[in-house]
Amino acid sequence: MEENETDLMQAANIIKIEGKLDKKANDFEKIMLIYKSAMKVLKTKFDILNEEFDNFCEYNPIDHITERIKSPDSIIEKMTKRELELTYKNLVEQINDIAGMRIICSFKDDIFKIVDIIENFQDIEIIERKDYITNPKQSGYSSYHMVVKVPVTFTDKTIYVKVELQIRTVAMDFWASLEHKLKYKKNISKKASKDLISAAKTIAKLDDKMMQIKLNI
Ligand code: 0O2
Repeated sequence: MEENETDLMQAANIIKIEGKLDKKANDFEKIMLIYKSAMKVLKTKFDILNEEFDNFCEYNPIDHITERIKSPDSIIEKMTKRELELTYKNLVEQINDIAGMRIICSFKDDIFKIVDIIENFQDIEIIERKDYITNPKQSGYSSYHMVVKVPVTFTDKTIYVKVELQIRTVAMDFWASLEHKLKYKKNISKKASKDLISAAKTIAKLDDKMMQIKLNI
């Protein structure tokens, strides 16, 4: 990092980061604004890629992109569940998915093309990755996760901000959204869990089949 580059934690003249977290306070809004800015930076990079694929390449591996900032209530819920003291310091240091972006690809091998592209972004640092494509979660969930640090340039400094990326196929996204709806804040039966795992396996087979068809064409 260069001298005028700083971590969000050290951006003390922008926010009083040592304080107790208060979702109605100005500082909370300022932090969220920094995460939103990081998302804009990353989204612009992907928009440019998308246009490049559409106009200069034969094929575009990106189907669509979605983004979201975690709501204050869901941030507090996550920190409470993890038994973290509700401070800005913990929020910035411990919660990696305040800014989240999903890149939805058409085919399974597109996911790894996107991962390669992200690895080649010179100004983006990858700080964590989880490959639930090669090793799906017990729930059946499949997706490639990365936490990246994105440079956000303000008048006098560049702040590095974490954004969580989830890269998955349309089919994986379909399963994850429905499973999230069915399971979220609910205790579902063992039978329902098993059925969801079985549905995830069907989706995985379908993804492999569609990829094979594409490779054969
Ligand atoms: P939400 O409401 O989607 O934001 P971490 O987020 O790193 O603290 P964890 O579990 O170590 O927690 O990370 P992991 O496994 O990378 O999962 C993070 C996110 O992946 C989740 O965020 C979900 O979006 C998604 N995810 C993980 N497992 C499942 C699953 O079994 N089903 C579905 N539908 N999504 C999953 P949140 O914050 O849990 O939820």
